[in-house]
Amino acid sequence: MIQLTIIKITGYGPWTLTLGSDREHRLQILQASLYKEIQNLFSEKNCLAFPNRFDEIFVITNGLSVNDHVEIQEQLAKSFQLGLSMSIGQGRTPYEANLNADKARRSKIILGKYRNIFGLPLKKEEDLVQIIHMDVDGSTSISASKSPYDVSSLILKLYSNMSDFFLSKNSLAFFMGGDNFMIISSDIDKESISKFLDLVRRQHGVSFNCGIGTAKTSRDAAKLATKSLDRIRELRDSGKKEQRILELTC
Ligand SMILES: Nc1nc2c(ncn2[C@@H]2O[C@H](COP(=O)(O)OP(=O)(O)OP(=O)(O)O)[C@@H](O)[C@H]2O)c(=O)[nH]1
Ligand SMILES: [Mg+2]
Repeated sequence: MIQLTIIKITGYGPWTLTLGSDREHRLQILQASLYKEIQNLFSEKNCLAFPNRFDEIFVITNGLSVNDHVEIQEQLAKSFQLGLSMSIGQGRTPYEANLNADKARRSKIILGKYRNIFGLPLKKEEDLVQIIHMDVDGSTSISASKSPYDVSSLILKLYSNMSDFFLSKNSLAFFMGGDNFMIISSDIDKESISKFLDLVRRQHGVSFNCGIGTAKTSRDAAKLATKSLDRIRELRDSGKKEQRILELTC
């Protein structure tokens, strides 16, 4: 079971209009500060936040209670005057957890006494989170023959392919910066991942390395996924047999 919390700025659209037209720089500063603070507060509780949209952030919150959310909500209220809603969803897959979080917010199913935290009563199941850390093999040499914007355009195409492919497996892909992507998955087998790697190689001539991590919390799962990825690099650089996918479990 995956637990996902969607944090959204409430009444953001109408509020942005009150700032006049010289507002873009202020919105960018606000969004970047919000992401920083959310990553900071949730990582202290062993979770990892994913930059979904700049005004809406996903956090994988396995192991976190409603009270933990309330605590974070109160901290955020000290730093930001804007309202923030938190919608918590649980599901068998990350996609289902996202649907349930959204359903709770739309139907205004309030958790506890705080009216801006939505969700059904949380089930305490000790399930594991699986995160895949994907990284382009040799992006530095790709960048050497392309302009910076051509590289960005390629990264966007890869992200689009990845999102489509993994959404069909009920998994959620996020761009994490540079040539890095993370996918919150549920029991994806290595064969499916290999299919995706083949597709990208055929369509774009790009190879990905792929570290998989499984643990009780999202921060630990990401740590193991990155460790697996670093191990793939070590094997490659020591001249051993090429390996594109490696998995570590807590
Ligand atoms: N989000 C994130 N970004 C990273 C990480 N490691 C490196 N980066 C970024 O990714 C960029 C590319 O770095 P690398 O992937 O090491 O470069 P590369 O040439 O592709 O090398 P290999 O991946 O080893 O083949 C860096 O400039 C950083 O911006 C990471 O763990 N997470
Ligand atoms: Mg790379």
